Amino acid sequence: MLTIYNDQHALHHGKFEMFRGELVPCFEVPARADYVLRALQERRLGAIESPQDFPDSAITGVHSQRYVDFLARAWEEWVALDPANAQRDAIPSYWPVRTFRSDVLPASFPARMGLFSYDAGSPLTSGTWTAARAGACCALTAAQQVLGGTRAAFALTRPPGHHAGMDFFGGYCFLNNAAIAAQALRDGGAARVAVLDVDYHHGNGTQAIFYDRADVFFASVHGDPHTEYPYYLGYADETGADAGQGCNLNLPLPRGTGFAAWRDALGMALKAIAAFGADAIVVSLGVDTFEGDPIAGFQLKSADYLRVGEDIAAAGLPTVFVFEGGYAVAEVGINAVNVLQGFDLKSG
Ligand code: 6XA
Ligand code: ZN
Repeated sequence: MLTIYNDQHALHHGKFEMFRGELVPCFEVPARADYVLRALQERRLGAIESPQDFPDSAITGVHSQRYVDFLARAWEEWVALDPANAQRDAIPSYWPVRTFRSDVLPASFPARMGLFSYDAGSPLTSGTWTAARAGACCALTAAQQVLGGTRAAFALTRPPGHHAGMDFFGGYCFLNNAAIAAQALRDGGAARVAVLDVDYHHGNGTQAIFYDRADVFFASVHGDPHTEYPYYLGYADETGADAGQGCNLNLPLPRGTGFAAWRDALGMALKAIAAFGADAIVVSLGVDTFEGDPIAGFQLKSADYLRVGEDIAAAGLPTVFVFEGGYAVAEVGINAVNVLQGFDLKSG
């Protein structure tokens, strides 16, 4: 498996996030990617290459220009509010919920930060934009390799992406790497693309980006949003809108679900992707489905991830893997690389 990796991910290093009423050290830390990189190297899974650079247009295919402009200048604006802010992460604390306006771009930076986000768990730091942009370039490079005939490629990126919408960040995500890769596959000639999201959390950003489109199918297996983050999207009755009707499949499962039931749901997602007639798959590869994950609730064991990779390989499609969640830091490498190794062994 070819991996695309860039060490600029470490420039995004939040100090604290709001979690159950208090500021706690961030779960989403640079060491996560370091563990995955080490596991890839130890198992000699394939070449590890640097990303190419891409123009902003590869990002604005799924994100609005005004959101990209906001992210690119956010840190500068945060520090301009108060030089002491250079030592503090930027965390939103106001949001325009129903009845407020979202068409007006307030001059106030904190107000704009709220306009472009939906939680207080995703600190913006001095290196967030550079890291997120480099991560998107990893996903784009992986997509380009797959378009060029490589069976599969893995974008080892952080911050993760699947919660980021067309114009908002949240859930540790700023740019939606999986959506950016899916759009690149479409633009590069794949007529129908599927995004398969196996992270514990529903990929609300990815779903929303493609919800009314018939050319990108979104399938997700995740913790039931009645009790699990992101709470406000990810229910089974969300099946797509307008031309995208029937192109969205949510398979929520209760907290505590073990591998047998989870694998059945994965099988249903893969069956739907085959029925859709996808030419390529983008996998949002979160491994916070692991039994030891500190912020999730499924019961997958490390060996199960080999089977996950085999099942995905059996779809027989060109595949871009994009790294998402997984916070049992010491096991994140083993688990993610087990998926990739299972895939490689099955696809020959
Ligand atoms: C709320 C939990 C964020 C979940 C992030 C994640 N602070 N998403 O792993 O896939
Ligand atoms: Zn997650």
